[in-house]
Amino acid sequence: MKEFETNHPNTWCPGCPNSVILQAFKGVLANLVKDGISHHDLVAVTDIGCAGKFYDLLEVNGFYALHGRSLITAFGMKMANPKLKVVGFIGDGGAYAEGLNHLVQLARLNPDLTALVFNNRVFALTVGQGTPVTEEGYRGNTTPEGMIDPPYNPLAVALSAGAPFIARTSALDISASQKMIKQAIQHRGFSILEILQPCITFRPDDLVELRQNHKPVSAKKNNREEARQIIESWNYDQKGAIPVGVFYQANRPVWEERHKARTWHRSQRKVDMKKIKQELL
Ligand SMILES: Cc1ncc(C[n+]2csc(CCOP(=O)(O)OP(=O)(O)O)c2C)c(N)n1
Repeated sequence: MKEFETNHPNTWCPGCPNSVILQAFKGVLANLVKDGISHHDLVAVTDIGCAGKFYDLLEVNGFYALHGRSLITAFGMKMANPKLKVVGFIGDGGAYAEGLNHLVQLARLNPDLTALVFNNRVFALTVGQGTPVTEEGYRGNTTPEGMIDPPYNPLAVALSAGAPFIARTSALDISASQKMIKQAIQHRGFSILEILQPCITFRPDDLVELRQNHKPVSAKKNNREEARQIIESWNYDQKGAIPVGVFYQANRPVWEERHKARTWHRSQRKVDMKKIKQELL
């Protein structure tokens, strides 16, 4: 795991579950390397926000994208070099607000990459505004009298759009999270893993709620109707059981296979790094 450490200071709030997920993720990477995947081919593309900071703390190739644009950037990388294992790190604001169209299109197109959606039900880095998955009544600095509009269910949207792997875990259950991160990465196709996490600064009560209410469910993996029922049993606003687990897993032809006749994205460019560096300098 040491191979994946950086010297960058950790600027998450003390006690943020992101730090635990970081360790779990490094464990998964170490396992993938043990399984024969080259460290060089593991790529992290991160969004902007607290979830984006994973890139600072991971010694892997990668890219810091714009807010809401990390997943489509990940797709670009995958197009250019299909052998990479690309993982996107993105908050609920980035994935379900600014970047929703990309999430839907990737579910439809099904490239072989993974989206880890860190859902704390706020725009955390910009200090706690409500997102489209924040419940009615939430008081943040842009909604001092409480959120008026209802949330929507992005996992139901992803299922409708064709995503072949949809799962949710609680960041407080580290061993389940680690297992599901690995499963999501190993799934061939577009995999979405929503990592529910309490924002200990702006939504500290979620710590207790998530601990008490997360409910592991097991679904018949490729049954869309069952998946839909489980996914819609919690619409991000009501109190009570929050299902976690792999809700849906099916095989669909991936983008790379459907487009294999096209070779442009596989052309091996001979890049003269020395020349590029000189030009930049
Ligand atoms: C296009 C764009 N809109 C807004 C911002 C400002 N911004 C930076 S971080 C952030 C909040 C990120 O929230 P989320 O994606 O939920 O991630 P979190 O910080 O909660 O992990 C926002 C709104 C931005 N950088 N770019």
